[in-house]
Amino acid sequence: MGTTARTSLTHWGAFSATVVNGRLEKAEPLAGSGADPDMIGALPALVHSDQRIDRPHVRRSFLEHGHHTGGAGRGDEEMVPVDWDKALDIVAAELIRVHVDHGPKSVFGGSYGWSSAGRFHHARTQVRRFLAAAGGFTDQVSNYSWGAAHAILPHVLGSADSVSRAATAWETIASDGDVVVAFGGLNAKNWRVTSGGAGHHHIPEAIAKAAAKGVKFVIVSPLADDIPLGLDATLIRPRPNSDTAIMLALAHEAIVTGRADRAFLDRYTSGFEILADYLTGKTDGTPKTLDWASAISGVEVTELRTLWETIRQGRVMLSAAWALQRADHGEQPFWALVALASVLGQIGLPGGGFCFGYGSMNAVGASARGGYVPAMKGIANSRGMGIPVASFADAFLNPGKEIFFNGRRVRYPDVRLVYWAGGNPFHHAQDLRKVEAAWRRPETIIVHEPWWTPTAKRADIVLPATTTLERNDIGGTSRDPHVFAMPRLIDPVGEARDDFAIFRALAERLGCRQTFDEGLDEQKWLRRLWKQTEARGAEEGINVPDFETFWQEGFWNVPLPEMPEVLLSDFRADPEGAALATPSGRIELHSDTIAGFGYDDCPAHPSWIAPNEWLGNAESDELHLVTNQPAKQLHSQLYQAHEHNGPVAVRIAPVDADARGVRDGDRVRLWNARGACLATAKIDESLRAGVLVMPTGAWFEPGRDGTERNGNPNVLTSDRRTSQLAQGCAALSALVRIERAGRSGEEER
Ligand SMILES: Nc1nc2c(c(=O)[nH]1)N[C@H]1C(S)=C(S)[C@@H](COP(=O)(O)OP(=O)(O)OC[C@H]3O[C@@H](n4cnc5c(=O)[nH]c(N)nc54)[C@H](O)[C@@H]3O)O[C@H]1N2
Ligand SMILES: Nc1nc2c(c(=O)[nH]1)N[C@H]1C(S)=C(S)[C@@H](COP(=O)(O)OP(=O)(O)OC[C@H]3O[C@@H](n4cnc5c(=O)[nH]c(N)nc54)[C@H](O)[C@@H]3O)O[C@H]1N2
Ligand SMILES: [Mo]
Repeated sequence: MGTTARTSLTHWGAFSATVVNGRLEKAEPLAGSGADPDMIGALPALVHSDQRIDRPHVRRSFLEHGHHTGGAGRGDEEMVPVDWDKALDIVAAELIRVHVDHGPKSVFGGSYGWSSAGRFHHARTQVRRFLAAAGGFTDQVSNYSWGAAHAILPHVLGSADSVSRAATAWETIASDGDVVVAFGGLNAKNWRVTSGGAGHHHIPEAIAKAAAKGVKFVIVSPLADDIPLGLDATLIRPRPNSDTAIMLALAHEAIVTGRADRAFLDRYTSGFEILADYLTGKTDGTPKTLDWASAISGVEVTELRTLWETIRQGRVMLSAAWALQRADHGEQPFWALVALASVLGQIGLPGGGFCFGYGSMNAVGASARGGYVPAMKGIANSRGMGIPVASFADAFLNPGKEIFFNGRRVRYPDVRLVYWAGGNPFHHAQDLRKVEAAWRRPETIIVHEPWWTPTAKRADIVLPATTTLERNDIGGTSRDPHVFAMPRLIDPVGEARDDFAIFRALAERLGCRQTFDEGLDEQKWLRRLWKQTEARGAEEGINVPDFETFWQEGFWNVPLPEMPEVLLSDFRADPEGAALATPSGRIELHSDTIAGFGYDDCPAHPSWIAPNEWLGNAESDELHLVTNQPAKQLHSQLYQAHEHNGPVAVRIAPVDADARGVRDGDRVRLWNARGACLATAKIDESLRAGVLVMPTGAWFEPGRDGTERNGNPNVLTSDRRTSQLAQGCAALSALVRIERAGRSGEEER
């Protein structure tokens, strides 16, 4: 006992921890790291929250009748505490039963969500390893963050690297750039977070440097908050989901004014002529002019002309936030951005070309050597299958239904058992009332969670997991030059166990322990992972400290690369030798492969297709709901560590508020045909009219009348996919109505 101080890591940054008599008393951002002090400071409240699950629990009727009881009572019935052996026996028996009676595909275990920054105890990694070792399962393929990009970019650029790991370094924008046009903006709140956690939050500094050098910024977003504080930027506020039209019109302008870089297009792209015929209207009779884009986007044509004048010369970086592709036809804005950058001809040059995600996550555009953060290897899921990540509710409701997915057909499995460890579907999934219905269908639902989240409350069997602070791990991201030791700082809270330990005990019962743990315990695994880091160092001639030294010092600073990264510079330097992995070896502005799929919702070149739900087809009292990431949380994480004196805030423009008699601070109700939730009105003078902005992050809590009480906007979002190509999450295409909350809403609280 006594006081100890050590460093560790979360997805929201590195911290120094003070532990007094076995309790985390204080957490502060690691000095100089730039991590957010509120998010880091909330760690003691989070870890020692009264929402922690102290013991394993089983739903009352499931305990009494087993899976025959049916799913209707989930979330309503009492959860009964049981001892660990009993809980593990039930889980093991259920896994065996479903495997024997229905086969591996009836076990659903994608477990989407972020859980911990530690790379060994990462719950989602562990559960997928375990279920594969146990004989196979239905996995979730791709992700919510950039599902549409993940599918379209390999057809265009040969890989999804430009969204998953590669980006032109900010320092080249400062040294060589003239203009940054950021579609979806550069929202500073998003730089608090990195997948895997980072030792440095560099973007505010990088932007300040670029601005000081005279780089001009244009922010294209309905929300003025998407301009970093203190940055002098031009704001263009289009209707949500209309960016593709603006990008295509700029490309058209380049063609008709003779600014298109024919030499670049000839040497590095294929299919430009087909795209050009579309842009000039030769194929459909509609030239994609600035006037055309103005009518679609609601942006004055003079503003679009000024934007064109701004980008027609100088070194121009075109960036798109990931949010743009989380919408109906979300493949199109990313493809259109690559097309516009191709027409301008600066791809592969420092400070120019295109980039995805500068405004989406910390460490995008940082300079770092990849490959030093060790990753756990997966176990082949050869008897299982995968479905698109966002399709799980649809799959639970429609076993046997066939969907198209990037040129393949996928037949939904008959899901009988759900295993979720490290995610919160009752936070993240769209159309939560549909998810509620889908959640009643499986026979058995098992959840590992440290806290009583809405998902944990709706399980049959809940196993309490430790948090990062209660176990040893290694964390970091390849986009940041640090690797962190994450030492066990406190004992497990209550009877919580590590996800790894839980799966080990289950693997023992199922007879697959050796396949799952390879005979190694936590310490041996961490040392094995560190050997991977050492091997990477040996390849590159970089001196890596030994494990003991690394652990003692708390983190290791990976030496910076000699040259800052420039996306696709290799390809630019040598288009034959470093050909892209597309059929043509070039950037595809028209794709024969996609043409071959014949999808009406994803044509063979970047195209404007009106969204299913947007201001272009709204009734006069409907508004477009943008649901962005929460400022001081990581998704649903940290919600329980903050005080809430009312439901989450929704931003509304003054004219829309006035029309409805809504005042700042009013309790409001948002609704559409899918559902309803409460929120607290926040009048935002600079928000585009017709748009509401409400962050995700609230814990789902439906009231007796079905209205969600905490402000979880996913009761309003649609479960439609981006297209048959990506089957991605399209949460950002949703129309809603809003009014002051009636008395019934208030009485219930
Ligand atoms: N409307 C709308 N919806 C969206 C989005 C949007 O933009 N708009 N964005 C989407 C995106 S990009 C994402 S990434 C998702 C986020 O998806 P979510 O699933 O909501 O993400 P988290 O809240 O990070 O979920 C992680 C869960 O793991 C738990 N956990 C933490 N540590 C551990 C551990 O060690 N073990 C176990 N077993 N559990 C642990 C946490 O308590 C939490 O419940 O939301 C998506 N949903
Ligand atoms: N603080 C914090 N940071 C996070 C996260 C978090 O939970 N908390 N989550 C992380 C994760 S998992 C992810 S995937 C990324 C997500 O990164 P993004 O998806 O890029 O982030 P969002 O905040 O959802 O959206 C960014 C901005 O896009 C704008 N926008 C939305 N729709 C449109 C549109 O149609 N056109 C234009 N021009 N603009 C639009 C919105 O105004 C919004 O503020 O964020 C990461 N960063
Ligand atoms: Mo994400």
